[in-house]
Amino acid sequence: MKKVLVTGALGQIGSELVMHMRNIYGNDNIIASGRKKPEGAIAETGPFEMVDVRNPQEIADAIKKHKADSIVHLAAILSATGEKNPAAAWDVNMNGLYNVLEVARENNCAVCTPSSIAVFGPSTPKDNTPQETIMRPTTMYGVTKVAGELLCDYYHSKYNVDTRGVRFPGIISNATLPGGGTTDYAVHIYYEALKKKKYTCFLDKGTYMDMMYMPDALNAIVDLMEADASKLIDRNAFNVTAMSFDPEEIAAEIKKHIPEFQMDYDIDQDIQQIANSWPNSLDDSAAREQWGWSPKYDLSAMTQDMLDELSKKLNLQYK
Ligand code: NAD
Ligand code: AKB
Repeated sequence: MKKVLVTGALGQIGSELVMHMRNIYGNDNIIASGRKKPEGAIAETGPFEMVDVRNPQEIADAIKKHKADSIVHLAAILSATGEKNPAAAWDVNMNGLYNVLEVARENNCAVCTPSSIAVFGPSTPKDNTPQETIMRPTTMYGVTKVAGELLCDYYHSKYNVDTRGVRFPGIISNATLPGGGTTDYAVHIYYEALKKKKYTCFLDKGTYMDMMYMPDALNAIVDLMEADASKLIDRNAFNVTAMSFDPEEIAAEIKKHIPEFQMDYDIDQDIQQIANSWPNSLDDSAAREQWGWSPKYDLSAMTQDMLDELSKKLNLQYK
């Protein structure tokens, strides 16, 4: 049975991953952590520790107190926020990861931390982007994610720390809002479609990016952590994807359910530039072959579920 410390547990992925993992491994075995006190289910169902990942002692204290054997490291500054404050992105993403890896090395813990499609840049092949390819990102977030993958590889090869990670695309979810990324429009559009039946998109038509619905993302993390190590040729940089679409395609899918829905555009040039530097679609065959990655949700199934779940949460009928 695993005992797992989750950093950045109150963010978009952590808030759902903690509950998902508590259901699998037991409430007391998943220790949520973050920089502010939680409310609701995370606080009520299991342990929580205040951990700022820039402080290695706080990470070590939480690991020792709970005798944790694994760390899911989610604390990070994402792409759009990172471009507004590159120094903070470097500090949290690089020093935070270094501290987590050092504590893991000293305490014999496994580490699973997500990388991102942000590792790619404008010189990367755009379509069916291979896992091993040119990686020259043009955002501070992307720079920290490439360096983070390499640092995790280093801790595995030099110190035998069991490090693992996927390169997530944009994650779409209905529980916690995304935390300042380039792909966030694909979450906001569902809220606005239900609330106002219109949405002003900050990315232009024709901007294709990979995306994934949260249930598949949660399975990706658990399945990779549980994967048989002897089958893993790769470790910290698995391409994973579930779908690729542009703003027109997601809007058209929403219109099938809400025919009055209208979308217009007010392009944020800074974010558009980031999106333009990322792939249109990924090749995730290595994840499929090495640990059985197989997403369940495509755009149509995700849209149905997003609208159903959000309409309940917001108490807004759409049918
Ligand atoms: P998020 O921004 O929603 O959550 C990150 C959390 O980390 C927040 O709760 C934030 O308060 C916390 N945090 C920031 N600085 C911290 C610090 N110094 N110490 C402790 N906590 C701190 O991000 P997310 O979407 O949940 O992303 C989790 C991980 O997944 C990140 O590594 C991110 O790069 C990666 N990822 C996410 C996506 C996505 O679309 N959500 C896509 C690719 C990769
Ligand atoms: C972002 O847009 O920054 C994230 C990511 C793809 O890493 N959603």
